[in-house]
Parts: sequence; C-alpha cells; structure tokens
Amino acid sequence: MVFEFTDQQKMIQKMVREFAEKEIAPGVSERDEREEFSRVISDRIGELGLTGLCFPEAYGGSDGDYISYIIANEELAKVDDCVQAGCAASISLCAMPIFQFGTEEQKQRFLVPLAEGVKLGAFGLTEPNAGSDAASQLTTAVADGDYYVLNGNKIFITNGGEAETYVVFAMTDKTKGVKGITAFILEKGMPGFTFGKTEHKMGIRSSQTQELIFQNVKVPKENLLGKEGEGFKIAMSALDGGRITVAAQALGIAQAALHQAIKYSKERVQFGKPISANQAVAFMLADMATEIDAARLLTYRAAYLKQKGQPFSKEAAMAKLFASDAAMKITTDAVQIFGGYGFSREYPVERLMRNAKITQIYEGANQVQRMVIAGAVLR
Ligand code: COS
Repeated sequence: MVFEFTDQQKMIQKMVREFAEKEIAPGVSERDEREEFSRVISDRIGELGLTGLCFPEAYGGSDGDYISYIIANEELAKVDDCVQAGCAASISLCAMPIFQFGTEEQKQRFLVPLAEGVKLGAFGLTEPNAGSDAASQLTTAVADGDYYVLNGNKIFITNGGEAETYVVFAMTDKTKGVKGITAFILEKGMPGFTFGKTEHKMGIRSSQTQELIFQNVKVPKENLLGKEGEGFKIAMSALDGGRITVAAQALGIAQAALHQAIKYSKERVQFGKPISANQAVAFMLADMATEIDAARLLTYRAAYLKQKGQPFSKEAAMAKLFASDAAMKITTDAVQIFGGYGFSREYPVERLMRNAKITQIYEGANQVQRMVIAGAVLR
C-alpha cells in the first residue's frame, strides 16, 4: 500500500498550487462580493492543461490520470472553490459522460474542445420539481424526423449561460419512469435554447448559476448521448465522479479554514497569551486537522478506485458526505476562533463558511449520499 503521490502527481500539485496563489488568489474576495464569474481564469485552467488531466491524448488530454485531476481540484479549491467548481462541472459532469458514453464522432467534436479547455461545459439535470428525485423530469424530447424537439427548463445550472456545451436530460417516454430519460448534447446558440434566471446565492457567489430554457429546441439525432432511455444511468454515473470533485472542493475549503485558524490563533493575544495557548482552541484545531486527514483519505480512495476502473459509487458518496460535513464544521469553528472578526467580511473565513454549505447540498444532498451508501451496504 502506497500513501504517496507519484513524482508526476507531485509536480502537478506544485504547479497548480503556484498558479492558484499567483493568478487566482488576487481578487478572490472581490469576485465573491461582485458575484462575478471569471472566464479569464477559467480559460487559463485550460491553457495549463488542467482540464485534460483525466483524458487520453487522443481526446485532447494528457494521460488519463484521474488522481492528478483530483489533486488539481483540491489545490484550486484551497484558493477559490468557485473556480474549481466551474472546472469540475465542465469536466466531471459534461466532458466525462461524453468520454464514457459518446460516439467517436461526438468525442472528437465535443470532448476534445472541453478537454483542451477551449470550451466550457455544463450539466442540465435539476428542474424545479426534480432535485433529489432526479427521475421526475418534466423536460420532454419528442422524436421528429432527424431531430428531437426539446421543451422544458433546468435550474441551478453551474456554468449556465457561460458554457458552450451542455449535457441535458429529458423524458423521451414518460410511461417508462427512469428508463424513459435520455441524454442529449446541446450547444449554446441552438435556436430556442436560452438562459433564464441567474441565481444570487449564499455562497460560491462567483460561480455562475443560471436557468436553461428549451422552447422547441431542435436537437439533431446525432447529438443523442448513449441510447434512448439510458439518460438516468448516464446522469448517475456522471454524478458518481462529480461527487469526488465535491469532496475535493470541501477538502480545499476545510484546509483553507484550518490554515487561517492556525495563523490567527497564534497571532491573536487575549488575557496576555495567544489564544492557541488555550486548550479549548488547540483542541478545535486538532479536531479540524484530524477530520481533514480522514476526508482526504476517503477522497483519494474514491479517486483511486475510479482510476483503476473499479466500482466507486459508494466510496464517492462516503467521501462527499464526510468531507462536506467536515468542511461545514471546520469553517464554522474557524469563524468561532476568529470571533467577531470571523463574522466580518474582511476576513476570509466568513466566505469559506458560506461556500462550505453548498458541498452538503449539490450533486446529491447528503441525505441522498446516505441513501446511496445504505443501498450499497444493504444490498
Ligand atoms: N451508476 C449507474 N447506474 C445507476 C447508478 C449509478 N451510480 N445508480 C442507479 N443507477 C441505475 C440503476 O442500476 C437502475 O437501473 P437498472 O434498473 O437497469 O439496474 C436505475 O439507475 C435506477 O436505480 P435506483 O432504483 O437505485 O434509483 P433511484 O430512483 O432509487 O435513485 C438516488 C436513487 C436517490 C440515489 C438517485 O435518484 C440520486 O442520486 N438522486 C440525486 C440526484 C442528484 O444528485 N441531484 C443533484 C443534481 S446535480 S446538482
């Protein structure tokens, strides 16, 4: 058993860390304040090859190392998890299902530009009445000659409006329930495909979240992803991978909070000594560090299994569940250590606490992760 990254993985870790510190850290709180998504930074991630880490060279990637991709997610999230979330939505939820279920022609046409980071991707599953119950889709796709005609809307879509390529799910046969859902690849600019409400959120405010609207969108039959009726399986397997990146996001946020809490508790003097000299504070830091290590082990175990091509749904759910709960607790404790300053927007722990919350909610609320884990252990 080896608990160490390879030299190549360490090199990627160092490169992403330096890039994030130099090019992403400046402006992180201003982007949060202005709720501003940065396409410039998103494009830089592509230029550096981070979007292609987990794909083969034949599809615009480097070598197909999934663990390196998770390392990149963790390092980006330590500095700005909104940047990381945009990249993860494009790669795990849009590029990856095209890689796994697409035809050769679809891979050349849609995957290559996503892996090269020239285009941005998004994933349209959630609807106003289909969240955890993803199978109750109301968006419809009706076959008509060489096309499917899509009608409906999708909400809370990360990269919505910004992305050029969308993996979208719609009902092709309502009588079949989950077996009636089909996946399609849509492109920005298709007639009838427009964008609606932009969400103003509690956290991850510089991540773009927008509604997708389909009004008689004619989607060519060659844009069908997988087979008719395979959509739910494609969505669930994309989310399995996505949940590892949410775990990496939570891990990054938690580490940033611990780093801030350690620094502040050594500097802040009350009653004539640094507050870290109080056991009450020191033990909080000890618990934070322990939970981060446990979250990291679960996250990289899930990544390792995915890399090996072994089943990983349960492990991804465990990693996401544990890491996100840990991030919420750790960021809340970090705010507590900062006291009144922690509650102020002048210090980063306030933003980290707001951002941590989404990791317990999206890509399957933690209650859904427990359903997945319980389903696996009871099988
Ligand atoms: N990978 C591939 N296929 C999967 C799968 C997975 N991880 N999970 C389920 N499936 C397949 C099953 O194999 C089954 O097909 P078969 O009958 O051919 O075997 C089909 O999908 C239905 O499976 P199941 O009955 O287990 O699904 P449920 O309707 O019970 O759904 C949960 C289970 C709740 C786990 C699922 O709906 C879910 O994950 N919901 C959350 C969705 C979500 O994350 N929403 C957020 C959107 S993105 S921000």
